[in-house]
Amino acid sequence: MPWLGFVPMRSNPIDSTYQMIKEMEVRGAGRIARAAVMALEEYCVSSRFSSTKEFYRNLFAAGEKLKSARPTAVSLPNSVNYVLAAAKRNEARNASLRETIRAIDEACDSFVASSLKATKMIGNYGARRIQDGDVVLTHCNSEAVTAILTAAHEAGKRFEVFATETRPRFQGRITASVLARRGLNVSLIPDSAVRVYMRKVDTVLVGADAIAANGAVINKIGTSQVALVAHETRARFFVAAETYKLSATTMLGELVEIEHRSPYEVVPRAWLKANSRVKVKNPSFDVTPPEYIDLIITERGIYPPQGIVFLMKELYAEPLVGIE
Ligand code: RUB
Repeated sequence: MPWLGFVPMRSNPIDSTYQMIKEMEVRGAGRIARAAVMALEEYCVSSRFSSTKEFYRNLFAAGEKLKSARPTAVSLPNSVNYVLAAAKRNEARNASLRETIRAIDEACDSFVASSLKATKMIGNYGARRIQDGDVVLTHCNSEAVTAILTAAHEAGKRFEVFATETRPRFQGRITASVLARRGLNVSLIPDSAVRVYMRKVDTVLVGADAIAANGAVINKIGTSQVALVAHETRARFFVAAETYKLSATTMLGELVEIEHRSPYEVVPRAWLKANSRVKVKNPSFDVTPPEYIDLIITERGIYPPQGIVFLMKELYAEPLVGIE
């Protein structure tokens, strides 16, 4: 497997990866999906099992643990389920442990390779929608978004980017620093300055943690506010997302859970102690309704949000991922 900037620790890949995802040392929906898959691969090839039965029991428990690390990004259960499906196929045909581990190893490699390829394809498709002279605004840090902006820049297009800080975790600094290092013209702005700059903006480009069957997009907290302001000034609002961010269970009425994180991401411990009557809320994601979204750019093509359900049905018809 190629170097991906993330290697699960050899001693206990499941526990260490779970912890890294939970603590956001590994973050972003695509990265956490690949990290979980790589942890499962490492776990399968490096652990010793006394029986096939023990192997399956431990593997499924490991998968469940990884899925619970963060609740909102559907890429996480989708990636884990992709690997577990390979295990289940082998379990059903009574394959040997050796064969099963080989099949899982292949499934993990294939997931990671297709994830990286999908991001690149999104970059190429999305870059066609950036014009010379455009002003683009992005929120948080999304690999799919930076792939588009980088591809457009490499294609020789000249445009300006505004990256929001993205409080409370400041992922916008990552975006600004990555783009600046790649030679793009980027300005970092406070989240609260979005409406000031939106008048200049042609296109808003954001990533996604999950996409619901009605085309609503779940992404970093603040995304829906940005969409509202973009709607006011008639800026285009594009979402870039690999298809493993489609939440198939929303076709059956399930809602996407919004993660609420520690208040200490918002204020220091000492401040909260001194102001113990203050309640601090820290939702990590929000929902942007489809009517504020123009297009969703995937590796399978570009869709209006209202068309996403057809792609979902095509990809997750049999069996619905996440539903057993
Ligand atoms: C990250 C975030 C990103 C999406 C898409 O939130 O909201 O926009 O995950 O990212 P967090 P990518 O920092 O809390 O994980 O395109 O890289 O998958």
